[in-house]
Amino acid sequence: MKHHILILNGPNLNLLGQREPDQYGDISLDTLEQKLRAEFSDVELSFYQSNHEGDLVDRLHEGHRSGLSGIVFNPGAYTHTSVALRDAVKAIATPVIEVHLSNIYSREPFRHFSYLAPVCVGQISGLGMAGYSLAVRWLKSHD
Ligand code: CA2
Repeated sequence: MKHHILILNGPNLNLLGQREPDQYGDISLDTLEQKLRAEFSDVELSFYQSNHEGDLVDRLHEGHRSGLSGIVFNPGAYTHTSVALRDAVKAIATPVIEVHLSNIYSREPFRHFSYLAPVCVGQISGLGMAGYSLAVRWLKSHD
């Protein structure tokens, strides 16, 4: 069975590669997509980014309905604020891995708490773009 994995990115991550390279690296979201497609040619990968909380909730529901094997989710700042996204992840059977480019635990105290972490299968924080690749690799090998 071919795995189908969604790479879901939240608010402001469309700016990757344009601002704050010291914090988030100098690679754009388009380049990340190309790199992951090249690395995982055996996986059907979908990509979606939104700056809107409700759109992200809808995409999580849709992922479940369409029978995705997993979701790699960087919820951006909604990590630290969103009960709605936590409820959406909890409501779906699809495994979700939370990914952060930066190490949220070495930054401001308000970033140390994640509403989503307890309802995700795991969290990767601080490994930059490699975090997305590691998350896809894990989802591929766990049905
Ligand atoms: O480290 C991460 O991946 C974060 O999810 C990024 C969020 C931040 O609020 C989280 O605490 C940790 C911010 C995304 C902003 O992305 C930008 C990218 C380039 C330039 C400016 C913002």
